[in-house]
This record gives sequence, C-alpha cells and structure tokens, in this order.
Amino acid sequence: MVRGGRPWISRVPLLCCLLLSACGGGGSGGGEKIRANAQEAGAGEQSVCKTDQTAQPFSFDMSQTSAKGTKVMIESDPPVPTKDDLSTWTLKISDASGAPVVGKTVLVTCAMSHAGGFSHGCPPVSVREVGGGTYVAEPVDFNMIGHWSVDVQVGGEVVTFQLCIE
Ligand SMILES: [Cu+2]
Repeated sequence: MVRGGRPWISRVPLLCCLLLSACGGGGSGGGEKIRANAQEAGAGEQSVCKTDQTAQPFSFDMSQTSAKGTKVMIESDPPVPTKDDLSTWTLKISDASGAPVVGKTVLVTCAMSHAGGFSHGCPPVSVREVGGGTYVAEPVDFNMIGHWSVDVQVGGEVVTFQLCIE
C-alpha cells in the first residue's frame, strides 16, 4: 500500500520536532499552539484518503485509458502531491496501437464535488508538448484536501483519473 503510508512516514520527524520544541521551548503559550497544530495535522492524515475507496493511489507511471484506447500515463513531481503543492506532471500519451500521440491539444482540468451539488475546479493548468507523445502540465494545484476527478482531454477524447489529496 503506497497510499497514505509515505506521507505519514515523512511527517513523523516533523511532528516529533514540533513536539520536542513545544516541550523544551520555554513553556509559553506558543508551545501549546504548535502542539495543537501538530495534532490537527495528524488527525487529518488519518481520515481523508484512507476512507476514499474510489481514488487511484498515486504511483510511478500511473495510467488510465479511454474507451477508444487513448492511454495517459502520469509521472508526478512530487510523486505524491499534497494540498497546495504546485506539481509538475509529465504526461505520456499513446493511442490504441501504442503509438505516441503527437500534435494534439491537451487540456488538464480538475473538479471536486461537495454535498449539496456544489462543485469547483482547481487553478488553470498549462500544458505544453515536448514531443514523442510527452506533454508537461503545470502547475497542478489541488487547493483542497479530498477527492478530485481529473480530466485529461486529448483532442476529442477524455481520460479521467480519480485521485485523493491530503
Ligand atoms: Cu472542495
């Protein structure tokens, strides 16, 4: 299980540092505030994406394929984006025969749905073609934690990814 594990592990040292500094930092109200923030961050980590059964975990070369066979592979930097990361996605796009898709207009859009029918997108993503079926999309900015539906439009086709951001 890649999902969830890596961000948690990477944050443990930070959490420990915050708690240590809270304890040893002179004992004023500031320390208590830092400790409370650290606990909040930890609680969010445990709940948001672990309960999201429909999201595809981030992984190297994660991909989806449209009904007509257009395949989009994503290499994300950072590999597991979190809220407000301005990630760079390298998209490798091929057609049903496996040939690289060149010269297409590629658009990346994302949407989050909330209870009550409200939905919203993320900031605009610019996409440039670098050749050989490779396109670079940036910045990919998920500005809320939770479930995102990401459409990669390739010419007239749409390849959709269901993702969860913490
Ligand atoms: Cu939202």
